Formats: sequence, structure tokens, C-alpha cells
Amino acid sequence: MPAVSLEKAQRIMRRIDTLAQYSAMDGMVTRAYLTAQHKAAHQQLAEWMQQAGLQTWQDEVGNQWGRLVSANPTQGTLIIGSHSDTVVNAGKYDGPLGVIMAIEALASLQGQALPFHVDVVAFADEEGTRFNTTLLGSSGVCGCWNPAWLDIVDADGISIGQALAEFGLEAAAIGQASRQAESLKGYLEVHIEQGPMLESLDLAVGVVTGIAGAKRYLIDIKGVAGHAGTVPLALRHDALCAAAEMISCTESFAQQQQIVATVGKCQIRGGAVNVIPGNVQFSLDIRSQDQAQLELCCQQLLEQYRTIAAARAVTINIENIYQASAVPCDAKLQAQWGEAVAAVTGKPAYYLSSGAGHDAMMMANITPMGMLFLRCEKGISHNPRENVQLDDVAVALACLIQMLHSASAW
Ligand code: HGY
Ligand code: MN
Ligand code: MN
Repeated sequence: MPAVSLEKAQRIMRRIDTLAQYSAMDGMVTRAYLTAQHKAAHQQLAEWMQQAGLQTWQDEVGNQWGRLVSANPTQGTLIIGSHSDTVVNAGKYDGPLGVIMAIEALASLQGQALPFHVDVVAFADEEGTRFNTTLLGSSGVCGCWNPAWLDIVDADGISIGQALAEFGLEAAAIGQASRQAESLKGYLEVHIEQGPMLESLDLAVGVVTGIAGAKRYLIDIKGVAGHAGTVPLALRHDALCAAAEMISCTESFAQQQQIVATVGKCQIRGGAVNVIPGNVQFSLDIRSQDQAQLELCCQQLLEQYRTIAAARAVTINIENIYQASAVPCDAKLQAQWGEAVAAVTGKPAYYLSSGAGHDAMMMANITPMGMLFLRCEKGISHNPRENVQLDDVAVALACLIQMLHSASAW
């Protein structure tokens, strides 16, 4: 039975607390792509990687890497890790747990002769917090970077191209970040479940079967701004009331279709207390485990939006800003994770799907990927109340180390 080490788990928890301090806002965890906090956090991760005896480097899109070098690599490189960026006012485990646990696992392997390099990666942008489009770090690694992204601007009008230059990176060199599929053995990611299943079953860990597909849109509604005191209701083209009708039909549509759809951002452009809203922009995030259902639901829901806009004589502009197809986890890696979980816990592994997106869905483009979920308290995530148990961290670490020990036989 692989050893479960509380001492190593404690070091992981201490380091997660340390990393959480690299934040753009006092009193909360907010760390976005190509910011001073990104740079400082990656310097700290590089230090821990070096302490673990790893060779370290930053790639051309700003991801931080550490390599456990094999003296005689006869197999492809195994990549393990997760993302280091966060949402606004985030929990401190979503992403960093997987990165810091990977560093700890490689520190435990020091001196072991493996027939392959193991690379740990901290992906610099999984959430899309600053530029609204996500998986930028892993897209660069998979050769999926879209040059058009360089023109995407943040809330301050700074483009990704400008931000890369200010960070000290060359947009023209981004292609060099991509890894060749034939040189890789696989990708493993440990992540908090961000849902309630494992806690409801009193399980520390679970093996991920697949990741939901997701699409994100920016909806821009233009009505007619007017005087709040003089324009009768029947003559209004109120952009906010149109948006409100669309947002409420989003909830009822998702319930009927048994999918998830979320309006996370909504803004009245140039709003004032005594002005009928003339322009409103809101975001739509819509997901399903079934790709065909996701495509159909997007069509149907957006058609409902257009019908509402026509009825209210407002104009609607729909911009698709992100999409990632539903991805199954590699069957062999699922089975390997299952064996590791059974060896560590003495119980058969539980298998579950992921409603949240992960870098693993991007990595699946170039190499087999497998994920392990760790129980998180009340399933809370994207929230400072996100929390995990020390014992569960120890169990997950033992499973990851078990995977690394068994990997040469995959
Ligand atoms: O949105 C997601 O699913 C992930 O947390 N980025
Ligand atoms: Mn995450
Ligand atoms: Mn997240």
C-alpha cells in the first residue's frame, strides 16, 4: 500500500497558503494572466521546483515548467500539473493544488531512475479572468494558439499582444511553446472536484471520466437611451429589460434541457439612475457533457434571444468568445488512476464526470490525459470558502506518486 504522508500534505497546504498571497487585491485571491502577480507566483513556483531538484524554465506563453530529468529517457515525457491563475475573489485550491502537489510528487521521486522525463507545468491562464477567453496557457503548449487572440483586450483596453510584451514575452515566438505529441507519454492533472459528489459519498478522491463541453458568448443589446421621467413604457426600447427577459429565459431553458447555463457578467454601458438603459452587455456560459446537445442548445437559446430582441425592437449582437468540446478522459489512464486509488485507499475507485473545464481538455489534443478529483467542502469553488481536508490531500498525493511509479509499464 503506497505510503500516505501527512507531512508532505502539510507542506502542500502551507505552500498553497503562500501562493494565495500573490494577489491583485488585498484580502482576496485574484491572479490573472500576464500580471505582476502571475510573475511573482511563477517565481515562487520556480523556486519550489528547483528545491525539488527540477530543471526549470518559462515558455513563450508564460507557463512555468520544471523537469525531473531521466538519465536514460526511452519513453515519451509525462506532463503533470494544473493552472496557477485564478478567478476574481477565488478559492486558493482551484489550480494551485494540482501544481503544488505535482512538485511534491516529483520531490518524492528524487533519485528514482525513470525511463522518461516528468515535466510539471503551471499553466498561466486557464480561467480567462483577464481576457475572457480561457485555456490560453495550455493552448500555447498544444499548438492551438490563435494569432487573432493577440488583439483581444482586457477591461483597460490592453491587448494580449501588449501584455505579452510588457511581461517580457515575444508574441512572434509563441509557436515555440508547443510540445510535439510524439514526444509525450501523457498528461495527468489532480484538481478539486468543484462539486458535491465526493463529499456526498464520503470519498477522498474520484477518477474523472470526461470533461463537459463549454461555449461562452458576449451578448450586446442596443436599445434607445431615454429620459426616465418622460418616455412612457409603451414607447421604450429598454436594453436592460430585454436583457433581463433573455437572462430569465436562460434559467428556464437550462432547467428544461438539463444542462447548465450561466450569466456571470452583466453591465449597463453608460448607465445612470434617470436614464432608460440604451446599451447592455452580458456574458453567457453554457455547458453539457454531450457535445451534440451543447450545439443544439446554443442554437435554440440564442434563437430565443433573437425573438425577444425583435419583439422589443432592440438590436442584439452575439459574439462567441470561447468554445471547448466535451472530452472523454483516456480510458487507459482512467483505469490506471482507478488502480492507484484502490491501492492507496483499499476501496474500489469512484468514477465521475467534470462539469468544470480544465487544461486537461486542451492537452487531450496532443496526448492521452487523465484526471483525479479531490473532495472539496460542500462542493464550493470559485469562492473564497473553497476548502479541502489535509487527509484527502495526502491520499491524492499518494495516488499521484503511485501513478508515477506505475507509468513506466503503461
Ligand atoms: O470555467 C471553468 O470551468 C473553469 O473553472 N475554468
Ligand atoms: Mn481549475
Ligand atoms: Mn476554475
